[in-house]
Parts: sequence; structure tokens; C-alpha cells
Amino acid sequence: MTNNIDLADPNELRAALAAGLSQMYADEVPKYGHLVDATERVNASVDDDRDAGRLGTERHGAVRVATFDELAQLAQLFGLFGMQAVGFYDLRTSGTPIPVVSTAFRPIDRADMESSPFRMFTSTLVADDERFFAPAVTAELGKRAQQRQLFSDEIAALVAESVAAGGVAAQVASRFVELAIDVFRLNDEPIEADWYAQLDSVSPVASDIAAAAGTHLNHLTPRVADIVALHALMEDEGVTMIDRIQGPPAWDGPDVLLRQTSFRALDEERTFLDADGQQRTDVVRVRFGEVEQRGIALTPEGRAKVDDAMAAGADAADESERLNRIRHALNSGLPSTIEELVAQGYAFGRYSLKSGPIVERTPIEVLMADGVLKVEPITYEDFLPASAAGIFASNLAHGGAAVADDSARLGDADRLRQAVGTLHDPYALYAAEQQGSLAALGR
Ligand code: OOG
Ligand code: NI
Repeated sequence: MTNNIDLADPNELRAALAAGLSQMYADEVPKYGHLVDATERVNASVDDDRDAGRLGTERHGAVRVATFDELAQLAQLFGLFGMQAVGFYDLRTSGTPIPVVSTAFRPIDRADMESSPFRMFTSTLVADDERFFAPAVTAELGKRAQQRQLFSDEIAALVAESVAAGGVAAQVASRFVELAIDVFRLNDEPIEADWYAQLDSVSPVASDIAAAAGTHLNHLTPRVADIVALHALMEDEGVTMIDRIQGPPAWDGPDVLLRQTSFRALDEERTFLDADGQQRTDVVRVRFGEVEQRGIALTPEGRAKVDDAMAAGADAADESERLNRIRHALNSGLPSTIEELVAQGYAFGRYSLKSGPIVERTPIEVLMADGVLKVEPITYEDFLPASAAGIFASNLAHGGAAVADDSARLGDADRLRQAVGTLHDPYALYAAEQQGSLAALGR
């Protein structure tokens, strides 16, 4: 039997979700509106046509959940918006270990990304990691997780129906988007003060995630064409930014990977419930504003060069020294043109015909040298664990308890993979896109 219900286009659903979340976040965090406005001004003044068609609406969000079951629920929800899980990030292996593992939900096809460039960095608390949580705390986390509900009954039913139907019925699309946005709205149920404090002493990320009754958007990040200009503009306009721009700085070659910076977490009022039953208002600092600039996607070889360069800056005396060292290492470690980066296997590019025809069996190098083919950078659509850890850490009120062993626990990658169904490897996606561009030329 054929199913004749009319399904909504996931690209349109995703665009509506991104726009709705942006509106909601501007209401919740007024400085976000300022950031978006400043980003638009910088983008209008920068002469760079890379991804120009999508810069205005491009955002990534960040959310955090308490269990792998909750992650599985979000994977279903995001799947209906055309967003798949890509990449695994273990935030416990960083300078300031955070007790979460993460992935990013995003479109995996170029055309879908162009249509609506929205992604969600999604972190899951590893509640049974005994390096962070005493057994009693793990048990309590588990008990409370059973009781909390990310989804209202209405959206839970819509998700189940839609998954079964292979998409969201067009006639319920706007209600579905509205309810999905509500999943990420800050909820105002009072937070148990003692439980909050207990988690907070382990990590402020743990208390943010697991002491609340649901999840909420942690930040929403616009993409800017010149992050250095944006950082300076925000400071000029009276917004204190963190002092560092994370990620590989400008060098002789094209922008690579991802650069990010943020403004400090804002004091926000929350209602707490004391043990004696009294309610009081207190201030927390967990949400913030972040902005990013994206460059070319790198292969594992290119990535290793950048990681080495970043390490070369690690023990510099100050920020300008750090940037100089990294720049120097990048300039001496990598070729500086897109063509060479791609040809030498350091970066991913999209080949297209510049002036034909292609004589069969001519090697790519010759076609490039003869000006028959051209190559454009494939944009890095993912995240960087060191920057993510830096962004988490620079905005926390405190670092949490010290953890002696910050190695990865491999089993948790498998748990994350199981929760999301399919976990895509970012390198494989970029490589397939490059290969696809060559195949399309008939080679
Ligand atoms: C996520 C931090 C990481 C990024 O852009 O790297 C992140 C969080 O704070 O929940 O958003
Ligand atoms: Ni972010």
C-alpha cells in the first residue's frame, strides 16, 4: 500500500527551526541580538564571496543532555529536520576535562547545507564516569534521569508518527517546529539548591545539565567572515569578549578549519529551592554568545600539521607570541595556496571545469596546470575538540573538581554511536564530496 500523506521538506523545517531558535534566543539573551547585528555589519563590509549566500542565516547551536537515551531522542528529532550525527568529540581529554562526550547534528549533503546551514553541537553527560562522579551521585543521576522528560507528550507522539511515516506530515509541520523549539526553551521550574551545589562541585557543566528539569539552548552562533574584526567591534561597543580567538589564526594560506570566540557567560537569574522549602533567586553563569569563522576542511595529514602548529604555540609567554609561533609553524609546514593544499593531500576541494574540453585520461595535475580545471575549497562544517573545550572552559565560573586521569574511555564512543543510530565520519564526507566532484567531470 502506498502512503499518500504529503511530507514537509526537511530543509524547510530546518530553516524554520533555525529562525525560531534564533528568535527565542534573542529574547532570552539580549546580547545575542547585538552579536548578530555586529556580525551582519562585518559580513556586509568584508569582500569575500565564499559561502556568501548562506552567511546571513548560518548558525550553530549547542545543547547538552543528561543521558544517552535523551541523546537518542534528540537524534530522532534532528533526523526529521535533515540533521545527521557527524563526528565524535571527547571533552574529557582536554586541559579542563568536562564530563561529556559530543557529536554534531547537521546536513550531510552540500545542497542541503546550502539550503539551510544549521547544525547543533550536542553533548551528553557521562554520568557513570567514576573519575568525575562518586557511585552515589551516579545512582542519583540515573534515578532523576528516569523522571525527567525532554519531550512533551505531544511532540513525543509527533516524532514517533513522523519517524514511522518517513517524515513530518506537511499539515502538522508548523506545529511540529513550534514544539521542537519549546524543547530547547529555558524552563523556569525551581532548581533544587543542594543537588545543584553537589553537581556544581564536580563540574558547572554537570549542574547546568542535570539539575534542571529539561534541556535548553546553551548558545547560538552566527558565522562571520572576519572574526578579528568582529572581536574588535564588539569590544568597541562595550561587550567584553574572552581574550582569545580559538583555532588556527590567519597565516599566508587560506583560512583553515574553524576559529571561534565568545563573550562571557551572562549572569542569569534562576529560581532555587532550598532544603527547607524556601524559594530564592540566584545568579548562574552558563550561557554565552559565540561567533565563528569557517575555513577549508583538512585531511588527517593537514589536520596533523595544524595540530602541531597549535602545539608550538602552547607555552608562549603571551597571546601575540602564541599567534606568531603558530603562524610561523603553519607557513613552514603547509603550502599556501588552495590548489597546492588540495593537490598535496592536505585539504579537501571541489573540482570543476574552467575551460573544456577534457582530453580523456589526462592527469588532474596537467588539467590544473593547463587551466582546464579549477578547485574551490570545501568548507569545514564540523568542530574542533580543543576549541570546544576552550569555549566550555573559558566561560565556566570555575573549572570543577580536578580529575587526575583525562584519557578517553573508548566505550563511550560506542554508546554515543548506538544512541544516534548512524555516526558519520567527517573525513569520509569531505573525501566523498571531493571524489564526487571529479566523478561529475566524467573521470
Ligand atoms: C558546547 C561547547 C562547544 C563549539 O562551538 O565548539 C561548542 C557547549 O558549551 O555546550 O559549542
Ligand atoms: Ni559553539
